[in-house]
Amino acid sequence: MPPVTRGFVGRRPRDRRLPPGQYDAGDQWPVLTAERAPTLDTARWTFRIDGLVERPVEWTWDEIRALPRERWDGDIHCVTTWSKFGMRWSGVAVDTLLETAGPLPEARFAVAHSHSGYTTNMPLSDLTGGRAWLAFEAQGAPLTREHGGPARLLVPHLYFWKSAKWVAGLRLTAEDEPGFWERNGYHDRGDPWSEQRFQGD
Ligand SMILES: Nc1nc2c(c(=O)[nH]1)N[C@H]1C(S)=C(S)[C@@H](COP(=O)(O)O)O[C@H]1N2
Ligand SMILES: [Mo]
Repeated sequence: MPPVTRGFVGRRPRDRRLPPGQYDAGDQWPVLTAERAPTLDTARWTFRIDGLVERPVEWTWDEIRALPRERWDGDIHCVTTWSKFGMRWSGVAVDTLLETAGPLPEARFAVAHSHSGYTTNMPLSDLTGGRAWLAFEAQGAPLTREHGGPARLLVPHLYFWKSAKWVAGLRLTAEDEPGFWERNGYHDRGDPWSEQRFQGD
């Protein structure tokens, strides 16, 4: 008999969509909320971009809904180890919103903040280049309140805690300012493929 590599036999190949240390949640879409889920009225809802920009901008619900919509289909990864494959999302590209505000050259980071007080930080470069959206819909339906509706941030190439639910705006900064989970030990950037779960990973 030819030698075989132990551990390679009788095991299904690992799904290549699954980052290290993650499992496939299948049909489940767990809800993870640290604060109390707010009820937001779209008649008074706003989204703003301020901080280090040429023009601070604030959109109403009607204004933001009139902007060109994009679709993104793909996988999301929560740091608590569930991943969900093949999701369908739609919303406005953060690139489109930033174009109006005009980031200043010294703007290198962003803090996303929610109507409920949640915050999360990331390099501005993770919000540009067609990789981040202000999402209104998931799986073909308006975002439910528990999943961040009426609108949440979607930054699917980073762990999902960066995708702030009930997002109220982005503040652009020169220095990195840790958000809620980042102050509580989570990694500053949170790349699932490098398993950047905690500070120091
Ligand atoms: N406002 C707010 N946004 C949040 C969170 C939160 O607690 N509050 N949790 C984050 C985490 S840890 C994850 S995994 C996802 C969960 O989104 P879901 O509840 O729609 O699955 O939202 C992220 N955005
Ligand atoms: Mo999470």
